[in-house]
Amino acid sequence: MTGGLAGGQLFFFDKLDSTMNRASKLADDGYPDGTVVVAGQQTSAKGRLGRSWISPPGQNIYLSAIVRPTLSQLRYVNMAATLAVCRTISDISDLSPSIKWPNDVKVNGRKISGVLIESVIEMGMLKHAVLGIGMNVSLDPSEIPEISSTATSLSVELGTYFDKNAVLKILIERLDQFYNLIKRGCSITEEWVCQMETIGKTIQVRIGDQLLEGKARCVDNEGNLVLEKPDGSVLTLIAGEITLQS
Ligand code: BT5
Repeated sequence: MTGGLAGGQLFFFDKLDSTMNRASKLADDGYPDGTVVVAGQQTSAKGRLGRSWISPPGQNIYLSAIVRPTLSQLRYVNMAATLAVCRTISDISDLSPSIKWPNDVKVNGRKISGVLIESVIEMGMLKHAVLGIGMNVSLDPSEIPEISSTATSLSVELGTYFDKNAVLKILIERLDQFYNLIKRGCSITEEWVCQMETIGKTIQVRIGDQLLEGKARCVDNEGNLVLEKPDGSVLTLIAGEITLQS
């Protein structure tokens, strides 16, 4: 079936352990850039750094796409994905989504979507990467104690039902649009920063067993966060390795 990024193949499954695992297998089997895997439910869905993504059956989006950018374009894939989620939400509602550096999309201070990128690099070359997006369409976080005070969904925010396939179609279109921009070498960093809530805030960062506090000064062109510590010194935080404390 076509319908993935730029008309690539789109695979639907009722239930998977993780769309990341299935997309990764398809990538190993040679499926091309833009192949998309979607599941109705995930039993072992992954977040970053060993965390998990709660993926009950029903009206939520669990998507992974095979992407084959160059190694230097890879750092912009997370920007493309978070921006695509924000634009999708703006396209279908008057909500004001914002990005919490580096990979969360929030609405009214609660997480509605998260992005995960797994890449396989061999001998300095990117073999492939898998881009994962979880987006809460009709999730009811009040039923899930772990995320009841931190998560939200389109239905909770707007009080209406959404057809997840209609939302998925727009999300894939937006993803395709931003992904093509980065593949053409266009910078989307400025647009990403405009959508970000983190800049200017005092934030806490955990690095190993160290907890650091500082002011999020700006994001550099590669998407790294520049943190100003209380003594005035500056630290560059690399996206993908760090989580900001809530
Ligand atoms: C992420 O990790 O936010 C990346 C999530 C990526 C999920 C997608 S779903 C499709 C694809 N297949 C997969 O197996 N994964 C990807 P991180 O920044 O580590 O955030 C994880 C944290 O978000 C958890 O520790 C919870 O606090 C919170 N969380 C978990 N499930 C959530 C949900 N459904 N809605 C909102 N927050 C959630």
